[in-house]
Amino acid sequence: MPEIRFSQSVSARLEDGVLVVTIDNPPVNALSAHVRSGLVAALDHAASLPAIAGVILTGAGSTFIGGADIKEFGKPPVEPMLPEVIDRIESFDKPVVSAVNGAALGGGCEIVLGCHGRIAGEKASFGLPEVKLGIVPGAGGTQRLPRLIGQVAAIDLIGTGRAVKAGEAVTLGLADGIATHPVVAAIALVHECAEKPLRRTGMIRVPPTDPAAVSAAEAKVLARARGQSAPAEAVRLVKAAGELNLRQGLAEERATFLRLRDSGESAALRHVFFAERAAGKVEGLDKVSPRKIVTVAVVGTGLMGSGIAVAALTSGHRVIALEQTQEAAASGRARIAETLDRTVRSGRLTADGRDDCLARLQTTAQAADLAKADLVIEAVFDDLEVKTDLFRRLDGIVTPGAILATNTSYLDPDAIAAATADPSRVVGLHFFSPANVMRLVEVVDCTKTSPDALASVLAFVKRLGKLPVVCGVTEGFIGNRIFSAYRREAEFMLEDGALPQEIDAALEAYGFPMGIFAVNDMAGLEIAWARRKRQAATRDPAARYVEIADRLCEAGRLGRKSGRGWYAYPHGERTIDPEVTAAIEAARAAKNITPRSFTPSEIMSRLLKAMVDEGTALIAEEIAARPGDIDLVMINGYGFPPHKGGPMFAAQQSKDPVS
Ligand code: T1G
Repeated sequence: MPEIRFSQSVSARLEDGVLVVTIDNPPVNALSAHVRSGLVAALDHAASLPAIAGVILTGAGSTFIGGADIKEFGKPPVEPMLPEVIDRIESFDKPVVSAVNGAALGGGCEIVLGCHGRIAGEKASFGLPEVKLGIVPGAGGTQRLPRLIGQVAAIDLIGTGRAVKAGEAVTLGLADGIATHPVVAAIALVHECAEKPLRRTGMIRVPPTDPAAVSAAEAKVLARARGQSAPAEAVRLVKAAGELNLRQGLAEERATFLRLRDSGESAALRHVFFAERAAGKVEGLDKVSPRKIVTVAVVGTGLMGSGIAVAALTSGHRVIALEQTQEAAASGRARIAETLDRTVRSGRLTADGRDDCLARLQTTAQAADLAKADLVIEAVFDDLEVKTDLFRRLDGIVTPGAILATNTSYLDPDAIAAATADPSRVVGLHFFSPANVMRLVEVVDCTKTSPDALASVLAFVKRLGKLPVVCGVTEGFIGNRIFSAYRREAEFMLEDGALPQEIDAALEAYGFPMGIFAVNDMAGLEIAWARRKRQAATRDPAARYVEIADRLCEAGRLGRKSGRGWYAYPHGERTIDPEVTAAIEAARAAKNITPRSFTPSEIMSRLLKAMVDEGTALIAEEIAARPGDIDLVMINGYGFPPHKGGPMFAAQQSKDPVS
């Protein structure tokens, strides 16, 4: 039968007595207005065909439906709205079955829930990730999902926003089966459903649930919410599904969704969503074809090097890990294997997966073994001589097409590149530790880096499942430069009258998991101290300089691992130390500063201003390409609360706040 078109993105054909409706709205089949109107038109058409057994909904391409069209948020609503479309599906008088060919997320999963049957393709996934956007499902997800899979599982999925693959979906009762050809299987299911009363999800009673299990699931979700309101609202709505009838529950859910959709928290998280997709995009680079990176060499298997090796292994690469001696290589292998075992224990890797990783790992003390590498990442001691000497040696070992990447945090990658025969193949890959867990990688586009070397490492970082942010060459790149700026501002406030615990409390109240002084203690004060001593000779004598941290370091207070830093750690836990207060008071007296008190909001506005001023300078100097990149670095590398959107977004909001 010829294809019938219902809108620019919705068409159908009749197959074996079933109307097979396909949504084709690249890139992710989002439920834009023309998709919604096309679906309603297709259902109207199906209702006019008495001979058909039922309807199938499926997606073109690799996604079923990626959710509501987030780009429509904030624009005037266009009928039909999604809840109406799903009502039409659920109340249809013949079976409507979804053939889930890929990701069914958000509104896409709600469409699936409104269907009378659900077939999962092998690549299908199901999720209600709305809380990641600061909202809750707005088209029945919190009311229908618990009816299908129970409140405990629904609280987990909706409260965390995690997606489930086909197998778990069938186990949970969210899908009726898995098929290699989901449309074929769905046609059979339509005919099967046509023989019996339709199973309308909204009419199913929420299965009775043990209140203790519900409370435990709720507590788990709230423990991760970290100041965000959407997860708690999602849990409240799933619990309400057990008390309210469907109409009441849908009304309560819709009102909550609309309120949260217009909140600052959701605006911030949507900003982060789109910023992540813009990151790593460099003008003109999309025309450059990246080099193939199959074998990755990692030099140095300490905490950073072994983490990078694990990230490369778990994303399918061959890895050669180089150490200075056979013994060091053996302990490097053991460290990598232990990290892989931890990944298996966390459920993020199967035992077979671990064995496959180990089979692709070679550890060696012979630099000549790196000849096969397509990319070498050095994670050796952060000393310029050590790194330049290594890259000079590698020049004579690796192939001309191999890329050399330095993981340096503070050294000048241009100086390292200059030591090699071909600086165009040198880039910076600044991983954040632990490198197998942290998503962020600052990709340093050195002065002489070639476009295809840059394109190649960007593709590599994305294949690791990480978040690449491109930056130019400056001391500390984006993150550490901003961190230094607001650490400086925090220490100015110490001299002016604030105390470490007040500044840390203000940061934690704002949403940071830990205040800056506690972070300094955890990381150790000696690295920054060494850098300040290195810079002392060239420091601008007119610039304000706070000596408190130097005094603490001179007194051996190097942070948590030395038992004392900005705080004291008598039995491991952090406590305020009168000696530090005394050192701060002495520093004020030495500069005749009369201390004054600071409110938490004043502390935050000064710290945020320091971040934004440095971020603005980084953009002006073309080190950072866009404000969203700076927000992503601060969120993913320095604990900036994502539901505030990052410093640049937060500053923009305070100028023109969301309603
Ligand atoms: N709306 C609009 N654009 C979207 C979109 C969406 N839902 N999802 C992705 N895009 C754009 C994205 O900005 C990028 O654009 C391109 O598609 C490719 O994205 C009623 C209200 C589906 C798993 O939260 O998780 O439904 O940069 O690079 O890696 O209750 O996109 O090319 O211009 O991510 O293949 C809930 C969000 C919405 C899912 C595909 N849904 N999307 O990953 O592609 S709220 C979500 C994703 C909702 C209901 C509520 C992923 C993906 P550009 P991409 P991908």
